[in-house]
Amino acid sequence: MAAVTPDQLHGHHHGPTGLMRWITTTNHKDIGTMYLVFALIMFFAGGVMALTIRAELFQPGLQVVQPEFFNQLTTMHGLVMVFGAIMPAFVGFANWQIPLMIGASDMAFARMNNWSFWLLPPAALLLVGSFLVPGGATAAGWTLYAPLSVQMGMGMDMAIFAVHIMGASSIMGAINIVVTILNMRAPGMTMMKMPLFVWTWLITAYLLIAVMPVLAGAVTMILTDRHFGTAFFNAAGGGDPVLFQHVFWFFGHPEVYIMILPAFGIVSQIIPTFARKPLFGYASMVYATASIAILSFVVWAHHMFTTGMPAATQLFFMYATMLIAVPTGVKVFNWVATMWKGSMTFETPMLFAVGFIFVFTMGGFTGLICAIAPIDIQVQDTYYVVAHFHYVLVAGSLFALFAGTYYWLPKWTGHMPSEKIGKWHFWCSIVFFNLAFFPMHFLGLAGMPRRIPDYGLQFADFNAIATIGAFGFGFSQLLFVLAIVKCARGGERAAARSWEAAEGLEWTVPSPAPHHTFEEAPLVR
Ligand code: CU1
Repeated sequence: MAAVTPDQLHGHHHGPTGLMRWITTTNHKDIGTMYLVFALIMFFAGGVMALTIRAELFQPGLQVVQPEFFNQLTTMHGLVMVFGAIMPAFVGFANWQIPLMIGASDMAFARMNNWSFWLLPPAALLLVGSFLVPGGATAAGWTLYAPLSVQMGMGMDMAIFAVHIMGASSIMGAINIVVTILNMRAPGMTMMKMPLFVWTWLITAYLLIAVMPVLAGAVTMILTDRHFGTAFFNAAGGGDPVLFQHVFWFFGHPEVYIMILPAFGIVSQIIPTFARKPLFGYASMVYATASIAILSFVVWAHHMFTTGMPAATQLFFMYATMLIAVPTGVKVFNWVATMWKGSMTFETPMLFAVGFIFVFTMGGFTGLICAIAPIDIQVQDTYYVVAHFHYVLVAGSLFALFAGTYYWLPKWTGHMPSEKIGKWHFWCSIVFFNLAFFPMHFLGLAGMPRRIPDYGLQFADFNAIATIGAFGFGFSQLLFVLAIVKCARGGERAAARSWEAAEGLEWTVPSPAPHHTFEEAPLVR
């Protein structure tokens, strides 16, 4: 029998303890922690798949895996990283930070919040467990293009079911975030005084509510084509396989911004803190974020330039896509202007934030290059595209998640993370990241196709370099785990204003300028 703890004796604990506490919790901090731990586990699961892919590609020929399994790995690596790692990690940040930043006691729908999280582990088991069924996991690519996805084995059904569950989780999480932000702000916290992280998540949540049902529709149409006699994507039955790409990318492009707008929010919190200046151009940051979100709905066919669309349509999607560079440029300008003549220091969160600006911007530029239809037709389905979206998702989303983790660990644990481990983590990550992914630009321009386990001899050198970089990057992430575990278990106590910067409300509101933060608060609601 367990001994009575002092907490129980004094009645501090009212709810269940141990495992039951985590299963039944409605506390936004507990749920935020569970999202973050889940995302970290999935990050390593997706990472192992990535390293297996890179091991196979270390040399020409087939050494490590069979071609069919290789395709399963590329598919599952994408699905696990997008739906299991990046998205849940940002929801974890939202759970922890949004109530604190707007002065709310918890999320608006605390019980639904618990349900949103606990849908994820079974979905992840379905997805990863599909490796074990006859035929293995789906090898249709993370985009699940028809007609291939209509013809695959039952691993595809498990992926469809997992996407349905994860989509439901995302929609509930997004509704919770929207309602919390709109209804539960403290008196005086007007919309245009909200920290940028809250703004970017509000806009992201609207994107999620708009497009997750579209993805659910797309995979449901695949499901009914597979089992219930419909022919949405079957030309012989009057359908059209290209329809799938339209529906998928109507979800898929906004999804790109779902994975990067909260990253913009995190960076917009960190840069002012370590430059010791208010964020430059707060209002323009809000409008730029909203513009990017709106434009993200009218660019989807830039993924489909090779499907035989009319030239006028290509031109529309090409120019609409290039237009997104304008609000994105506004953001990068504002971050640089915030640092301009600031008294900057480079603790780990700032290193990752500045690293984000440099390397993410490079991914932005290659995105602009891919947007140009005649160039895209050349590089479609090559490693150039793989290089581009890893610059956006790894050096963008992931580096911002690292930055935010180091920045807010003091808040979450009460302890400062080790600067020594953090700095090693940053420098190893940025060096190995570029070693892994920069050569892929050259491979793509030279014509190496993606999603193929073997390649011609002329691609051997850059592939070997990319694999060395990938393994270096992968093992560097053990430093991240070490930093988190050490910080959670103890270390230097965090001060109330952890980073001793010019910050307003506690230390979570560097933006807008601190002296505007709460002074107009009415005395009563
Ligand atoms: Cu896109």
